Amino acid sequence: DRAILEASARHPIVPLEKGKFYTYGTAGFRMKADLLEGISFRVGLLASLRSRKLNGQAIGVMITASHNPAADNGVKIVDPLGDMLEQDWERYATALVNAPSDEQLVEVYNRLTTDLKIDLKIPAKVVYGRDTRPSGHKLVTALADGLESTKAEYVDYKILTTPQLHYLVRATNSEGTPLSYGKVSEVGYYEKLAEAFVRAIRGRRINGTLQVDCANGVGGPKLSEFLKYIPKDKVSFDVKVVNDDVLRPEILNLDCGADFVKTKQRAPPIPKPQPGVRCCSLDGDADRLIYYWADPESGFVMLDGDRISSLAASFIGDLVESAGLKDEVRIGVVQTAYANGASTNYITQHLKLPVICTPTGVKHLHHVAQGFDIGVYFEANGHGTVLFSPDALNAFKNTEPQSPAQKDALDTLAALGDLINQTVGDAISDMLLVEVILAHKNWTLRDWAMTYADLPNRLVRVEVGNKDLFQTTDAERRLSHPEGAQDEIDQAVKKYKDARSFARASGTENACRVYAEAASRSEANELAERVARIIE
Ligand code: NG1
Ligand code: ZN
Repeated sequence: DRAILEASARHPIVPLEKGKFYTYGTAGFRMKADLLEGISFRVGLLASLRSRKLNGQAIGVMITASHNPAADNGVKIVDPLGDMLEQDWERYATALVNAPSDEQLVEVYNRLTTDLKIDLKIPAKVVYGRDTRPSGHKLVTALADGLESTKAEYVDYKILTTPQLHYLVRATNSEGTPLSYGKVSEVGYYEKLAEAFVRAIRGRRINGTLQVDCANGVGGPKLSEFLKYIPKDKVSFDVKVVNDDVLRPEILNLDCGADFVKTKQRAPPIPKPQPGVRCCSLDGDADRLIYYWADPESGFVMLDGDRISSLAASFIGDLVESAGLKDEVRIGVVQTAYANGASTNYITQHLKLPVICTPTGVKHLHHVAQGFDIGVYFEANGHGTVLFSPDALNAFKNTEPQSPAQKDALDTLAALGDLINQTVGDAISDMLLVEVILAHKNWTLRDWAMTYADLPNRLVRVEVGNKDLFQTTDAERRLSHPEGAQDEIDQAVKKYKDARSFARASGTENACRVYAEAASRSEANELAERVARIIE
């Protein structure tokens, strides 16, 4: 207790206005970096408890604010398999962080220890990393103090992408077991991806240059490092890395990156877009991915998370069929209400695959995707991955092929199992997946975009007095409260062709979001405005 008290005094929590609390949200604790030092310390205490509760398995902590401005930062906990912190524990995180004094912090810590029956004699292990934000340095110092005051063993992996940290957590916990996820090092991550990439490409040609905008974040140096691991004699992959300046923190995510491209629906102004070049953007911590190109005729064409999802589902579906596993391996796609309706139609009607809609936040999608043998999940913003069950992976490895085509499909599926990050959405791994698929199909981005036409859509942010009044049902697609609001939205939607609209409270901002789609751009805009007025 003394150790925690003394250390906590060095990392005070900044008190909020009366009645306000820090909350562990979809992205962990995320806010202006100068509020986070005490929080980071206290997250260290929780990570120790969590590790001890899980018998000393390694827990991860990632310090990042992803696509948010450079002055922000965030602290997020990663569970032993590399997935997000179990939902029940979000409450405990919130309780520790909101303890008003050092003494009360110790009380909450002791109470959690007793209530959760945690044996403090079990050794605790925590591994952590941070993105390129300058504030990260101070936050990991506070975190390490929290870990030391609770006598946890820890490894500081320094600067990493978020998915790399998730990889390291899973690799640490599976080391030396039959389910080993890979070598426990950053190099191990690169080696695993490069090896799987070569196997998945199977000698096919990657056409032209890929220009990768790295949001001036951690993805830049990490992608450049990864590229060194691709054997040039086996795959010729011409990548031009741009917006990879991490020495000027103020330009992080500034007019570039996946979030900019998706929300502004245009290419980053720098470097000047070259017509026809295949481009993609990562976000500030390299877990989101958006593809696009500047078209001399149609202007800008974007391929977002829904497109990556349908591309992956289509390719993997074909492979499973060629592998003769159609009846054994159940494939499903998981989306949120923000998925473009045209993508949902394409997946259900053309690919004939089931689609499940979940509330916003990848933890929900991830969980539902685990219910399939192959679960494809992406948010429209480009965050997602494909999960393979142990049964599916065994089937790829152990099925006796009856023809060269069947063998080829089985080998490609097995390679994808290693190429695709199984812990969390990973922009670098997802980018390699897209490149593999385009090479196999010999497709350009235009061919990919031709598979279906997106419905015009509009997303607006609406300032409301109290966003908590807006409660939803049906995976956030309908409002249950305030009463009557949903009826009004239904009436508005009826006035437009192929229209859909919903409103929900943001989980990351103090506002509501309204989404609308319809047959034409003007109708989508009009509907969004109408619904915005209803909830204002
Ligand atoms: P909120 O603020 O709850 O809409 C946003 C994104 C989510 C997700 C989270 C976490 C939209 C419409 N919403 O959630 O997709 O990524 O942030 O970062 O893009
Ligand atoms: Zn991110």
